[in-house]
Amino acid sequence: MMYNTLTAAEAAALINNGDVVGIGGFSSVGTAKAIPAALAARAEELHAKGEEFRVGLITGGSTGDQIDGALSRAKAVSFRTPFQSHKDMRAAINCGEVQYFDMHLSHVAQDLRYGFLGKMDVAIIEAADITPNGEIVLTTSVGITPTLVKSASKILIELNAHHPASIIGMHDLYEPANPPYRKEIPIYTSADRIGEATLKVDPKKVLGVVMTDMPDGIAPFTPVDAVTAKIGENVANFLLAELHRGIIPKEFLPLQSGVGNIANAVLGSLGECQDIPTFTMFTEVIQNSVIGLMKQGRISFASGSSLTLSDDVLQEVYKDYSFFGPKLMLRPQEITNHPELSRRLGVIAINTALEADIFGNVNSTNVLGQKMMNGLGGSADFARNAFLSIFTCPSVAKKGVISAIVPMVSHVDSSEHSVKVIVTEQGVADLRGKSPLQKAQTIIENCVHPEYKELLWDYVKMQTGKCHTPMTLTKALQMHIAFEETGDMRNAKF
Ligand code: 0RQ
Repeated sequence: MMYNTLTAAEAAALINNGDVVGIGGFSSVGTAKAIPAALAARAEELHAKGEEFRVGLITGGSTGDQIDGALSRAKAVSFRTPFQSHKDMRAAINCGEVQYFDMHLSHVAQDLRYGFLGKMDVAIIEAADITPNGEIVLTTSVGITPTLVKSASKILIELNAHHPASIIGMHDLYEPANPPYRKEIPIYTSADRIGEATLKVDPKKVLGVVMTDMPDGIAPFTPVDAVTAKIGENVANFLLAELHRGIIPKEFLPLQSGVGNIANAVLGSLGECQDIPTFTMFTEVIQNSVIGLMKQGRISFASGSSLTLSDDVLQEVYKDYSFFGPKLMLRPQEITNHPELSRRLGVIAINTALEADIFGNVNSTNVLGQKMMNGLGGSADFARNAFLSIFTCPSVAKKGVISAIVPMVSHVDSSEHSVKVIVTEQGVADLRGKSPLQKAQTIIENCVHPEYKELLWDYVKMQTGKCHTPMTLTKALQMHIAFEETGDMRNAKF
Protein backbone atom coordinates (compact mmCIF):
# COMPACT_ATOMS: atom_id res chain seq x y z
CA MET A 1 0.00 0.00 0.00
CA MET A 2 1.25 3.45 -0.88
CA TYR A 3 0.19 5.05 2.46
CA ASN A 4 1.66 4.73 6.00
CA THR A 5 -0.18 2.63 8.50
CA LEU A 6 -0.98 4.07 11.91
CA THR A 7 -2.74 2.96 15.06
CA ALA A 8 -6.04 4.71 15.85
CA ALA A 9 -4.33 6.49 18.78
CA GLU A 10 -1.48 7.71 16.54
CA ALA A 11 -4.02 9.00 14.03
CA ALA A 12 -6.04 10.76 16.76
CA ALA A 13 -2.86 12.43 18.01
CA LEU A 14 -2.60 14.24 14.65
CA ILE A 15 -5.83 16.14 15.36
CA ASN A 16 -5.51 19.42 17.25
CA ASN A 17 -7.66 21.35 19.65
CA GLY A 18 -9.91 23.70 17.64
CA ASP A 19 -9.70 21.68 14.41
CA VAL A 20 -12.76 21.20 12.27
CA VAL A 21 -13.10 17.49 11.65
CA GLY A 22 -15.16 16.01 8.84
CA ILE A 23 -16.11 12.37 9.24
CA GLY A 24 -17.30 10.66 6.07
CA GLY A 25 -20.34 8.47 6.21
CA PHE A 26 -24.04 8.80 6.54
CA SER A 27 -26.98 7.46 8.48
CA SER A 28 -24.70 5.72 11.01
CA VAL A 29 -23.02 3.56 8.35
CA GLY A 30 -19.83 3.79 6.35
CA THR A 31 -18.37 6.13 8.95
CA ALA A 32 -14.85 5.91 10.31
CA LYS A 33 -15.12 4.43 13.80
CA ALA A 34 -11.76 3.65 15.41
CA ILE A 35 -10.13 7.09 15.03
CA PRO A 36 -13.15 9.01 16.40
CA ALA A 37 -13.27 6.67 19.41
CA ALA A 38 -9.52 7.22 19.95
CA LEU A 39 -10.08 10.96 19.55
CA ALA A 40 -12.67 10.84 22.34
CA ALA A 41 -10.18 8.98 24.57
CA ARG A 42 -7.50 11.59 23.78
CA ALA A 43 -9.91 14.42 24.66
CA GLU A 44 -10.71 12.76 27.99
CA GLU A 45 -7.00 12.37 28.78
CA LEU A 46 -6.27 16.00 27.95
CA HIS A 47 -9.29 17.22 29.94
CA ALA A 48 -8.06 15.19 32.94
CA LYS A 49 -4.79 17.16 32.73
CA GLY A 50 -6.77 20.41 32.65
CA GLU A 51 -6.13 21.04 28.94
CA GLU A 52 -8.73 22.35 26.53
CA PHE A 53 -9.64 19.99 23.65
CA ARG A 54 -12.68 20.37 21.43
CA VAL A 55 -13.26 20.03 17.71
CA GLY A 56 -15.99 21.12 15.31
CA LEU A 57 -17.75 18.08 13.84
CA ILE A 58 -19.22 17.90 10.34
CA THR A 59 -20.56 14.63 8.90
CA GLY A 60 -22.86 13.56 6.09
CA GLY A 61 -25.68 12.62 8.45
CA SER A 62 -26.14 10.69 11.67
CA THR A 63 -23.32 8.63 13.14
CA GLY A 64 -23.14 5.83 15.68
CA ASP A 65 -21.90 5.55 19.23
CA GLN A 66 -18.17 5.69 18.35
CA ILE A 67 -18.63 9.21 16.98
CA ASP A 68 -21.62 11.19 18.28
CA GLY A 69 -21.82 9.09 21.43
CA ALA A 70 -18.15 8.92 22.40
CA LEU A 71 -17.22 12.47 21.37
CA SER A 72 -20.19 14.09 23.13
CA ARG A 73 -19.61 12.06 26.32
CA ALA A 74 -15.96 13.19 26.19
CA LYS A 75 -17.14 16.82 25.85
CA ALA A 76 -14.94 17.01 22.77
CA VAL A 77 -17.34 18.75 20.36
CA SER A 78 -17.68 22.53 20.03
CA PHE A 79 -20.16 22.59 17.13
CA ARG A 80 -22.08 19.95 15.22
CA THR A 81 -23.83 19.83 11.87
CA PRO A 82 -25.90 18.67 9.94
CA PHE A 83 -27.77 15.74 11.59
CA GLN A 84 -27.49 13.42 14.60
CA SER A 85 -29.72 10.90 16.24
CA HIS A 86 -27.71 9.82 19.28
CA LYS A 87 -29.16 10.32 22.74
CA ASP A 88 -25.91 11.62 24.28
CA MET A 89 -25.24 14.10 21.46
CA ARG A 90 -28.91 15.16 21.61
CA ALA A 91 -28.54 15.81 25.36
CA ALA A 92 -25.33 17.80 24.81
CA ILE A 93 -27.07 19.91 22.16
CA ASN A 94 -30.16 20.48 24.27
CA CYS A 95 -28.21 21.66 27.32
CA GLY A 96 -26.23 24.12 25.20
CA GLU A 97 -22.89 22.29 25.52
CA VAL A 98 -22.67 21.73 21.74
CA GLN A 99 -23.67 24.43 19.27
CA TYR A 100 -25.70 22.58 16.65
CA PHE A 101 -27.02 24.00 13.41
CA ASP A 102 -29.57 22.14 11.37
CA MET A 103 -29.14 22.02 7.59
CA HIS A 104 -30.76 20.49 4.53
CA LEU A 105 -28.54 17.49 3.81
CA SER A 106 -28.34 18.43 0.11
CA HIS A 107 -26.65 21.70 1.11
CA VAL A 108 -23.79 20.41 3.26
CA ALA A 109 -21.27 19.56 0.52
CA GLN A 110 -21.89 22.70 -1.49
CA ASP A 111 -21.78 24.90 1.63
CA LEU A 112 -18.36 23.38 2.32
CA ARG A 113 -17.21 24.12 -1.24
CA TYR A 114 -18.67 27.64 -1.11
CA GLY A 115 -16.68 28.24 2.10
CA PHE A 116 -19.87 28.90 4.13
CA LEU A 117 -18.72 26.45 6.82
CA GLY A 118 -15.20 27.80 7.19
CA LYS A 119 -12.03 25.75 6.86
CA MET A 120 -11.95 21.96 7.11
CA ASP A 121 -8.84 20.65 8.82
CA VAL A 122 -9.11 16.87 8.87
CA ALA A 123 -11.22 14.38 6.92
CA ILE A 124 -11.57 10.87 8.39
CA ILE A 125 -13.03 8.38 5.94
CA GLU A 126 -13.71 4.65 5.77
CA ALA A 127 -12.51 2.44 2.89
CA ALA A 128 -13.35 -1.11 1.82
CA ASP A 129 -10.22 -1.12 -0.31
CA ILE A 130 -7.38 1.10 -1.49
CA THR A 131 -6.35 0.57 -5.12
CA PRO A 132 -2.65 0.28 -6.05
CA ASN A 133 -2.71 3.91 -7.23
CA GLY A 134 -4.15 5.10 -3.90
CA GLU A 135 -7.83 5.53 -4.84
CA ILE A 136 -10.48 4.64 -2.28
CA VAL A 137 -13.35 2.16 -2.57
CA LEU A 138 -15.90 3.48 -0.06
CA THR A 139 -17.99 1.21 2.16
CA THR A 140 -21.70 1.41 3.01
CA SER A 141 -22.26 5.12 2.40
CA VAL A 142 -21.07 8.15 0.46
CA GLY A 143 -22.62 11.20 2.17
CA ILE A 144 -20.31 14.22 1.74
CA THR A 145 -17.07 12.21 1.54
CA PRO A 146 -15.96 13.34 -1.99
CA THR A 147 -16.20 16.99 -0.88
CA LEU A 148 -14.62 16.33 2.52
CA VAL A 149 -11.42 14.90 1.03
CA LYS A 150 -11.14 17.88 -1.32
CA SER A 151 -11.81 20.52 1.36
CA ALA A 152 -9.69 19.10 4.19
CA SER A 153 -6.00 19.80 4.49
CA LYS A 154 -5.30 16.37 6.06
CA ILE A 155 -6.88 12.98 5.37
CA LEU A 156 -6.98 9.91 7.62
CA ILE A 157 -8.33 6.61 6.30
CA GLU A 158 -9.74 3.57 8.10
CA LEU A 159 -9.41 0.45 5.95
CA ASN A 160 -12.20 -1.77 7.25
CA ALA A 161 -11.83 -5.50 6.53
CA HIS A 162 -15.51 -6.01 7.38
CA HIS A 163 -16.40 -4.94 3.81
CA PRO A 164 -15.19 -6.90 0.77
CA ALA A 165 -13.13 -5.14 -1.91
CA SER A 166 -15.52 -6.69 -4.44
CA ILE A 167 -18.11 -3.96 -3.76
CA ILE A 168 -16.10 -1.75 -6.12
CA GLY A 169 -18.63 -0.34 -8.59
CA MET A 170 -21.47 0.12 -6.08
CA HIS A 171 -20.61 3.81 -5.72
CA ASP A 172 -21.27 6.55 -8.28
CA LEU A 173 -19.22 9.59 -7.27
CA TYR A 174 -20.05 12.90 -8.94
CA GLU A 175 -19.58 16.43 -7.68
CA PRO A 176 -21.30 19.36 -9.40
CA ALA A 177 -19.13 22.36 -10.30
CA ASN A 178 -19.70 25.59 -8.41
CA PRO A 179 -21.75 28.35 -10.06
CA PRO A 180 -21.38 29.90 -12.60
CA TYR A 181 -19.95 26.70 -14.14
CA ARG A 182 -22.53 24.19 -12.90
CA LYS A 183 -24.24 22.03 -15.52
CA GLU A 184 -27.37 19.89 -15.45
CA ILE A 185 -26.97 16.54 -13.65
CA PRO A 186 -27.51 13.85 -16.33
CA ILE A 187 -29.59 11.36 -14.34
CA TYR A 188 -32.86 10.40 -16.04
CA THR A 189 -33.69 7.14 -14.21
CA SER A 190 -32.79 5.87 -10.72
CA ALA A 191 -30.15 3.55 -12.18
CA ASP A 192 -28.20 6.04 -14.34
CA ARG A 193 -24.48 6.10 -13.59
CA ILE A 194 -22.75 9.46 -14.06
CA GLY A 195 -19.55 9.45 -12.02
CA GLU A 196 -16.55 7.50 -10.79
CA ALA A 197 -16.55 4.19 -8.93
CA THR A 198 -13.57 5.10 -6.74
CA LEU A 199 -12.62 8.21 -4.80
CA LYS A 200 -9.49 10.05 -5.87
CA VAL A 201 -7.60 11.66 -3.02
CA ASP A 202 -4.51 13.82 -3.06
CA PRO A 203 -1.85 11.37 -1.75
CA LYS A 204 0.14 14.27 -0.24
CA LYS A 205 -2.74 14.96 2.15
CA VAL A 206 -3.05 11.36 3.39
CA LEU A 207 -1.40 11.15 6.82
CA GLY A 208 -2.00 7.44 7.18
CA VAL A 209 -4.27 4.42 7.21
CA VAL A 210 -5.67 2.63 10.27
CA MET A 211 -6.60 -1.03 9.73
CA THR A 212 -9.95 -2.03 11.29
CA ASP A 213 -12.53 -4.80 11.19
CA MET A 214 -15.71 -3.27 12.57
CA PRO A 215 -19.39 -3.70 11.63
CA ASP A 216 -21.59 -0.61 11.30
CA GLY A 217 -23.66 -1.88 14.23
CA ILE A 218 -27.18 -1.10 12.99
CA ALA A 219 -29.72 -2.82 15.25
CA PRO A 220 -32.54 -4.85 13.63
CA PHE A 221 -35.86 -2.97 13.36
CA THR A 222 -38.54 -3.34 16.00
CA PRO A 223 -41.52 -5.25 14.61
CA VAL A 224 -44.31 -3.28 12.97
CA ASP A 225 -47.09 -2.45 15.48
CA ALA A 226 -50.80 -1.86 14.80
CA VAL A 227 -50.41 1.92 14.42
CA THR A 228 -47.42 1.86 12.04
CA ALA A 229 -49.04 -0.98 10.05
CA LYS A 230 -52.22 1.08 9.64
CA ILE A 231 -50.20 4.14 8.52
CA GLY A 232 -48.42 1.95 5.98
CA GLU A 233 -51.71 0.56 4.72
CA ASN A 234 -53.21 4.07 4.42
CA VAL A 235 -50.23 5.28 2.35
CA ALA A 236 -50.34 2.21 0.09
CA ASN A 237 -54.10 2.56 -0.49
CA PHE A 238 -53.72 6.27 -1.24
CA LEU A 239 -50.96 5.67 -3.79
CA LEU A 240 -52.92 2.85 -5.36
CA ALA A 241 -55.94 5.14 -5.80
CA GLU A 242 -53.67 7.77 -7.40
CA LEU A 243 -52.37 5.09 -9.76
CA HIS A 244 -55.88 3.95 -10.69
CA ARG A 245 -57.07 7.48 -11.45
CA GLY A 246 -54.02 8.07 -13.64
CA ILE A 247 -52.30 10.73 -11.50
CA ILE A 248 -49.35 8.40 -10.95
CA PRO A 249 -48.33 6.92 -14.34
CA LYS A 250 -48.76 3.17 -14.90
CA GLU A 251 -44.95 2.65 -14.76
CA PHE A 252 -45.13 4.08 -11.19
CA LEU A 253 -42.57 6.65 -9.96
CA PRO A 254 -39.38 6.32 -7.89
CA LEU A 255 -39.93 6.38 -4.18
CA GLN A 256 -38.05 8.20 -1.42
CA SER A 257 -38.74 7.02 2.06
CA GLY A 258 -37.44 8.44 5.33
CA VAL A 259 -35.79 6.59 8.17
CA GLY A 260 -37.19 4.75 11.15
CA ASN A 261 -39.89 2.25 11.95
CA ILE A 262 -42.75 4.11 10.27
CA ALA A 263 -40.85 4.41 7.00
CA ASN A 264 -39.98 0.72 7.21
CA ALA A 265 -43.65 -0.20 7.73
CA VAL A 266 -44.82 2.02 4.87
CA LEU A 267 -42.41 0.37 2.46
CA GLY A 268 -43.48 -3.06 3.68
CA SER A 269 -47.13 -2.23 2.91
CA LEU A 270 -46.28 -0.88 -0.53
CA GLY A 271 -44.34 -4.01 -1.27
CA GLU A 272 -47.21 -6.26 -0.20
CA CYS A 273 -49.70 -4.37 -2.36
CA GLN A 274 -49.44 -6.47 -5.55
CA ASP A 275 -51.51 -3.94 -7.53
CA ILE A 276 -48.60 -1.50 -7.27
CA PRO A 277 -46.11 -2.37 -10.04
CA THR A 278 -42.48 -3.21 -9.31
CA PHE A 279 -40.84 0.12 -8.49
CA THR A 280 -37.45 1.77 -7.99
CA MET A 281 -36.16 3.86 -5.09
CA PHE A 282 -34.47 7.23 -5.56
CA THR A 283 -33.89 7.82 -1.90
CA GLU A 284 -31.38 8.85 0.69
CA VAL A 285 -31.29 5.84 2.99
CA ILE A 286 -31.66 2.24 1.83
CA GLN A 287 -32.96 0.25 4.78
CA ASN A 288 -33.68 -3.42 5.51
CA SER A 289 -37.17 -3.44 3.97
CA VAL A 290 -35.73 -2.50 0.55
CA ILE A 291 -33.55 -5.61 0.50
CA GLY A 292 -36.52 -7.80 1.44
CA LEU A 293 -38.57 -6.28 -1.38
CA MET A 294 -35.70 -6.77 -3.87
CA LYS A 295 -35.69 -10.47 -3.04
CA GLN A 296 -39.43 -10.61 -3.72
CA GLY A 297 -38.97 -8.80 -7.04
CA ARG A 298 -41.01 -5.79 -5.84
CA ILE A 299 -38.12 -3.28 -6.00
CA SER A 300 -35.95 -3.47 -9.12
CA PHE A 301 -33.31 -0.86 -8.23
CA ALA A 302 -32.37 1.38 -5.30
CA SER A 303 -30.25 4.51 -5.54
CA GLY A 304 -29.32 6.08 -2.20
CA SER A 305 -26.52 7.59 -0.17
CA SER A 306 -26.29 4.81 2.41
CA LEU A 307 -26.91 1.13 2.83
CA THR A 308 -28.29 1.36 6.36
CA LEU A 309 -28.76 -2.34 6.96
CA SER A 310 -28.57 -4.36 10.12
CA ASP A 311 -25.44 -6.51 10.03
CA ASP A 312 -27.31 -9.76 9.29
CA VAL A 313 -29.00 -8.21 6.23
CA LEU A 314 -25.75 -6.60 5.02
CA GLN A 315 -24.05 -10.00 5.18
CA GLU A 316 -26.92 -11.42 3.10
CA VAL A 317 -26.27 -8.72 0.47
CA TYR A 318 -22.52 -9.44 0.42
CA LYS A 319 -23.12 -13.20 0.19
CA ASP A 320 -25.41 -12.87 -2.81
CA TYR A 321 -23.66 -9.85 -4.32
CA SER A 322 -24.15 -11.02 -7.91
CA PHE A 323 -27.92 -10.59 -7.34
CA PHE A 324 -27.93 -7.41 -5.21
CA GLY A 325 -24.88 -5.55 -6.59
CA PRO A 326 -26.43 -4.61 -9.96
CA LYS A 327 -29.55 -3.34 -8.16
CA LEU A 328 -27.80 -0.93 -5.75
CA MET A 329 -26.05 2.38 -6.22
CA LEU A 330 -24.63 4.72 -3.59
CA ARG A 331 -24.20 8.40 -4.47
CA PRO A 332 -23.22 11.62 -2.67
CA GLN A 333 -26.13 13.07 -0.66
CA GLU A 334 -25.86 16.22 -2.77
CA ILE A 335 -27.04 14.08 -5.71
CA THR A 336 -29.58 11.79 -4.01
CA ASN A 337 -31.32 14.82 -2.48
CA HIS A 338 -30.86 17.22 -5.38
CA PRO A 339 -33.94 19.35 -6.19
CA GLU A 340 -33.31 19.01 -9.95
CA LEU A 341 -33.48 15.21 -9.73
CA SER A 342 -36.51 14.94 -7.43
CA ARG A 343 -38.44 17.11 -9.86
CA ARG A 344 -37.18 15.45 -13.03
CA LEU A 345 -37.68 11.88 -11.86
CA GLY A 346 -41.00 12.71 -10.17
CA VAL A 347 -40.05 11.24 -6.82
CA ILE A 348 -42.82 10.28 -4.42
CA ALA A 349 -41.46 11.43 -1.05
CA ILE A 350 -42.64 9.87 2.20
CA ASN A 351 -41.25 11.37 5.41
CA THR A 352 -42.18 11.48 9.07
CA ALA A 353 -43.40 14.49 11.05
CA LEU A 354 -43.11 15.02 14.79
CA GLU A 355 -46.12 17.31 14.54
CA ALA A 356 -48.17 18.94 11.78
CA ASP A 357 -50.62 21.78 12.06
CA ILE A 358 -54.14 21.97 10.74
CA PHE A 359 -52.89 24.12 7.83
CA GLY A 360 -50.28 21.58 6.70
CA ASN A 361 -47.04 22.99 8.14
CA VAL A 362 -44.71 20.28 9.46
CA ASN A 363 -42.27 20.19 12.37
CA SER A 364 -39.79 17.31 12.04
CA THR A 365 -37.21 18.47 14.54
CA ASN A 366 -37.98 20.61 17.58
CA VAL A 367 -40.09 19.11 20.39
CA LEU A 368 -42.25 21.95 21.78
CA GLY A 369 -40.26 24.26 19.50
CA GLN A 370 -37.33 23.94 21.91
CA LYS A 371 -35.64 20.56 22.13
CA MET A 372 -33.81 19.21 19.11
CA MET A 373 -34.69 15.64 18.21
CA ASN A 374 -32.43 14.71 15.24
CA GLY A 375 -32.48 17.42 12.58
CA LEU A 376 -34.49 17.84 9.40
CA GLY A 377 -32.13 15.61 7.44
CA GLY A 378 -33.19 15.21 3.85
CA SER A 379 -36.91 15.41 4.54
CA ALA A 380 -37.36 18.98 3.30
CA ASP A 381 -35.01 18.49 0.31
CA PHE A 382 -37.41 15.87 -0.94
CA ALA A 383 -40.68 17.37 0.33
CA ARG A 384 -40.12 20.69 -1.45
CA ASN A 385 -39.26 19.15 -4.81
CA ALA A 386 -41.09 15.83 -5.00
CA PHE A 387 -43.87 14.96 -7.44
CA LEU A 388 -45.96 14.09 -4.41
CA SER A 389 -44.88 14.88 -0.88
CA ILE A 390 -46.42 12.83 1.92
CA PHE A 391 -45.81 13.22 5.66
CA THR A 392 -46.81 10.45 8.03
CA CYS A 393 -47.05 10.28 11.83
CA PRO A 394 -49.10 8.55 14.51
CA SER A 395 -52.01 10.89 15.45
CA VAL A 396 -50.89 10.98 19.09
CA ALA A 397 -47.59 10.57 20.93
CA LYS A 398 -46.70 9.56 24.50
CA LYS A 399 -49.82 7.47 25.13
CA GLY A 400 -52.18 10.21 23.94
CA VAL A 401 -51.08 13.19 26.03
CA ILE A 402 -49.65 14.82 22.89
CA SER A 403 -51.62 15.32 19.68
CA ALA A 404 -49.39 15.22 16.60
CA ILE A 405 -51.89 17.57 14.94
CA VAL A 406 -51.95 21.00 16.56
CA PRO A 407 -53.36 24.47 15.77
CA MET A 408 -49.89 25.81 14.93
CA VAL A 409 -46.61 23.89 14.81
CA SER A 410 -44.08 25.06 17.39
CA HIS A 411 -41.34 25.06 14.69
CA VAL A 412 -41.55 24.81 10.89
CA ASP A 413 -39.33 22.52 8.79
CA SER A 414 -41.57 21.93 5.77
CA SER A 415 -44.13 24.62 5.07
CA GLU A 416 -47.72 24.10 3.91
CA HIS A 417 -46.51 24.84 0.37
CA SER A 418 -44.36 21.70 0.31
CA VAL A 419 -46.72 19.34 2.14
CA LYS A 420 -49.26 17.75 -0.18
CA VAL A 421 -50.62 14.87 1.89
CA ILE A 422 -50.71 14.02 5.61
CA VAL A 423 -51.32 10.44 6.72
CA THR A 424 -51.92 9.12 10.24
CA GLU A 425 -53.36 5.79 11.37
CA GLN A 426 -56.75 7.60 11.39
CA GLY A 427 -56.67 8.33 7.66
CA VAL A 428 -55.41 10.49 4.80
CA ALA A 429 -55.70 14.26 4.30
CA ASP A 430 -55.13 15.25 0.70
CA LEU A 431 -54.26 18.96 0.84
CA ARG A 432 -53.84 19.62 -2.88
CA GLY A 433 -55.91 22.49 -4.21
CA LYS A 434 -57.32 23.43 -0.80
CA SER A 435 -57.52 26.76 1.05
CA PRO A 436 -56.33 27.01 4.68
CA LEU A 437 -59.87 26.48 5.98
CA GLN A 438 -60.41 23.48 3.69
CA LYS A 439 -57.04 22.03 4.74
CA ALA A 440 -58.00 22.41 8.40
CA GLN A 441 -61.36 20.69 7.82
CA THR A 442 -59.75 17.78 5.93
CA ILE A 443 -56.93 17.28 8.43
CA ILE A 444 -59.21 17.38 11.48
CA GLU A 445 -61.81 15.11 9.90
CA ASN A 446 -59.38 12.52 8.49
CA CYS A 447 -56.17 12.52 10.54
CA VAL A 448 -56.81 13.74 14.09
CA HIS A 449 -57.29 11.28 16.95
CA PRO A 450 -60.95 11.20 18.14
CA GLU A 451 -59.95 12.57 21.56
CA TYR A 452 -58.65 15.79 19.97
CA LYS A 453 -61.21 16.40 17.23
CA GLU A 454 -63.63 18.57 19.20
CA LEU A 455 -60.81 20.64 20.65
CA LEU A 456 -59.43 21.42 17.20
CA TRP A 457 -62.88 22.15 15.76
CA ASP A 458 -63.42 24.63 18.65
CA TYR A 459 -60.17 26.32 17.69
CA VAL A 460 -61.02 26.60 13.99
CA LYS A 461 -64.54 27.88 14.63
CA MET A 462 -63.25 30.93 16.55
CA GLN A 463 -62.11 32.65 13.34
CA THR A 464 -64.02 30.85 10.59
CA GLY A 465 -65.67 33.37 8.28
CA LYS A 466 -63.60 36.23 9.69
CA CYS A 467 -60.28 35.81 7.89
CA HIS A 468 -58.40 33.80 5.23
CA THR A 469 -56.53 31.56 7.70
CA PRO A 470 -58.69 30.71 10.72
CA MET A 471 -55.95 31.10 13.32
CA THR A 472 -56.17 32.93 16.64
CA LEU A 473 -52.89 34.54 17.63
CA THR A 474 -53.49 34.37 21.39
CA LYS A 475 -54.51 30.68 21.34
CA ALA A 476 -52.38 29.12 18.61
CA LEU A 477 -49.94 27.45 21.05
CA GLN A 478 -52.55 26.69 23.72
CA MET A 479 -52.25 22.91 23.33
CA HIS A 480 -48.44 23.06 23.73
CA ILE A 481 -48.84 25.31 26.78
CA ALA A 482 -51.39 22.89 28.29
CA PHE A 483 -48.86 20.08 27.84
CA GLU A 484 -46.08 22.09 29.42
CA GLU A 485 -48.26 23.15 32.38
CA THR A 486 -50.35 20.01 32.98
CA GLY A 487 -48.60 17.22 31.06
CA ASP A 488 -51.62 16.69 28.77
CA MET A 489 -52.67 18.60 25.65
CA ARG A 490 -56.27 17.52 26.23
CA ASN A 491 -56.46 20.10 29.03
CA ALA A 492 -56.25 22.97 26.52
CA LYS A 493 -59.32 25.24 26.38
CA PHE A 494 -60.41 27.45 23.49
O1 0RQ B 1 -40.20 9.09 21.38
O2 0RQ B 1 -39.52 6.73 21.50
O3 0RQ B 1 -39.27 8.25 23.48
O4 0RQ B 1 -41.56 7.54 22.71
O5 0RQ B 1 -40.55 11.14 19.16
O6 0RQ B 1 -41.14 9.20 17.22
O7 0RQ B 1 -43.16 8.17 16.23
O8 0RQ B 1 -41.21 6.68 16.96
O9 0RQ B 1 -41.09 8.18 14.91
O10 0RQ B 1 -38.72 7.19 15.03
O11 0RQ B 1 -39.91 7.71 12.86
O12 0RQ B 1 -39.07 9.55 14.34
C1 0RQ B 1 -39.60 12.96 12.95
C2 0RQ B 1 -38.05 12.26 14.76
C3 0RQ B 1 -39.77 10.67 13.85
C4 0RQ B 1 -37.77 11.26 12.44
C5 0RQ B 1 -38.78 11.81 13.50
C6 0RQ B 1 -41.65 11.20 20.07
C7 0RQ B 1 -42.14 9.76 20.11
C8 0RQ B 1 -40.83 9.00 20.12
C9 0RQ B 1 -39.88 9.28 17.77
P1 0RQ B 1 -40.14 7.78 22.35
P2 0RQ B 1 -41.69 7.97 16.38
P3 0RQ B 1 -39.65 8.05 14.26
C10 0RQ B 1 -34.61 11.25 5.23
C11 0RQ B 1 -35.67 11.61 6.12
C12 0RQ B 1 -36.31 14.07 10.25
C13 0RQ B 1 -35.30 13.52 9.29
C14 0RQ B 1 -35.95 12.87 8.13
C15 0RQ B 1 -36.81 12.34 11.96
C16 0RQ B 1 -39.95 9.84 19.19
O13 0RQ B 1 -38.45 10.74 11.35
O14 0RQ B 1 -35.81 12.61 12.58
O15 0RQ B 1 -37.15 12.89 7.91
N1 0RQ B 1 -37.14 13.02 10.83
N2 0RQ B 1 -35.16 12.29 7.30
O16 0RQ B 1 -42.93 9.53 21.25
C17 0RQ B 1 -43.07 15.15 21.43
C18 0RQ B 1 -44.42 15.18 19.52
C19 0RQ B 1 -43.91 13.88 19.19
C20 0RQ B 1 -42.96 13.31 20.06
C21 0RQ B 1 -43.32 11.96 18.38
N3 0RQ B 1 -45.32 15.79 18.75
N4 0RQ B 1 -43.98 15.77 20.64
N5 0RQ B 1 -42.53 13.94 21.17
N6 0RQ B 1 -42.63 12.12 19.51
N7 0RQ B 1 -44.12 13.02 18.18
C22 0RQ B 1 -33.51 10.42 5.91
C23 0RQ B 1 -32.46 11.25 6.61
O17 0RQ B 1 -32.51 12.40 6.69
C24 0RQ B 1 -31.31 10.54 7.23
